[in-house]
Amino acid sequence: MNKAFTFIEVTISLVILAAVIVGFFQSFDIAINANYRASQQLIATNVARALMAEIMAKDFTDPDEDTTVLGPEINEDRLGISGDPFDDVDDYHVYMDNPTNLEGVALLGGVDASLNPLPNYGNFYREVTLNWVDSNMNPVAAITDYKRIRVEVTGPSVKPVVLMEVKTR
Ligand SMILES: [Ca+2]
Ligand SMILES: [Ca+2]
Repeated sequence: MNKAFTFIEVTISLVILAAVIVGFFQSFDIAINANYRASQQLIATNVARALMAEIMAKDFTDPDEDTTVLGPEINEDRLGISGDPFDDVDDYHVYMDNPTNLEGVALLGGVDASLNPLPNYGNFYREVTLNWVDSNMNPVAAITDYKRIRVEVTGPSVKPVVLMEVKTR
């Protein structure tokens, strides 16, 4: 008389069951990873937008000094640690911050302009470049009425986020 299941049949069943369970947890893992990446991408976009909004709120030219050189004036840094905070858009030219170097000060995480920590900021790097552009927004060597601001955020688990805005004189 045949037994309901032979040893071989039971073994094969267990192998199939194990494969199904592993597959289930792998798909779970993939979903979690996709979720994590999506949330990191959103944070990257938000920290890019936050910096762009901060820059766009500044004046086209320095209110105190008559200069066309792109970059911060003497004793200016973003947070005013060495004197005065940034007060015109091009002060942010070649500005960069990251988890270990903000204004030359070692920090564990990024902070906003009010020194409040940015959540989950430690994985992101923000870089800003400015160019003089013509009325068609093409970079030019001449002094114009337009400064193009480019903010790029990169991180280990995100696609780079690049934002461009033009500040008009
Ligand atoms: Ca300035
Ligand atoms: Ca400046």
